[in-house]
Amino acid sequence: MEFIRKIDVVENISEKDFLNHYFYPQKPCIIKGLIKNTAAEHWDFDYMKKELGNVVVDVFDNTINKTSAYVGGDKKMKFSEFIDEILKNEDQCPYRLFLFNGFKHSVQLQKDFPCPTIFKGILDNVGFMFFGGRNTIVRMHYDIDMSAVLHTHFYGKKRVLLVPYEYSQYMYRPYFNTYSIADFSYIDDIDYEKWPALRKVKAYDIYLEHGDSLFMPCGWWHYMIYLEPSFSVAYRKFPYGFNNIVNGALNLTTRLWTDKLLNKFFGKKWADFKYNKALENSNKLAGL
Ligand SMILES: O=C(O)CCC(=O)C(=O)O
Repeated sequence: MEFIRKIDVVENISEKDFLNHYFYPQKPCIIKGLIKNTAAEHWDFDYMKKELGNVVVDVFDNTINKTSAYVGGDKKMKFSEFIDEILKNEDQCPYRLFLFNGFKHSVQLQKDFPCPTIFKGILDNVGFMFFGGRNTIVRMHYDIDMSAVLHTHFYGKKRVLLVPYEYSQYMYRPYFNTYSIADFSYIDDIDYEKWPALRKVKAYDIYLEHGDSLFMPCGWWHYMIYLEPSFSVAYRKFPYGFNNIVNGALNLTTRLWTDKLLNKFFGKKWADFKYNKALENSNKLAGL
């Protein structure tokens, strides 16, 4: 895997320039300063607890293996308890909150940080939140609906590997799914003996800090590590381009449900089959 360490970093970009230079060409960038002079500039865990503390959330436990694209959480707890949990985990926190619709529970939070003008569109009311502790990992995947994402990070540091959709054939993706079976947990020491097709892939290696917004083009793969306890808000923009629209619609209406059905009827047999096929297909396409 070749790491690209240079990505455009922009500040004070107009909507027109963002659309012309990044959204229409589907080119990633980091945008600085979108939270400047908003209440979100001061967001921290205490404030989040004040706004969302009593909400019961569906927490993901990374120690449980997932073999489907779109899955729910593993255990329910109060948001305030979840935050205490991620703050007390010193080394590798397995708990995270994924696709949490925090704005539904706190109008104030959305007032603090409404969708930035540059990302306005029919989905601009939907802002999902993500939380993790130190070294919490989010497996390599792309978003099932193929929307474009503006991912703004808060409080601590996060590392992101961002892979263009065009490398999908080398990404060890199981049939009907949008995640990779490859192991990225040794991100700087990938096991190419086991995952040789990854040698063909180029990935942006990105570090986000409080207030940085990452523009992720439609269908781009992402793997994330929370280097410190922190959280993010992702606003979405309707998929751009015919292929992305069709692909997103097929994922949501057909592939997801076919996979769920096969999981239901064949369980581990189906999981093993699609795992082995993902391995075989990527290795073959890489000419190995
Ligand atoms: O930040 C995270 O925990 C995951 C974010 C993500 O996967 C997304 O924005 O699509």
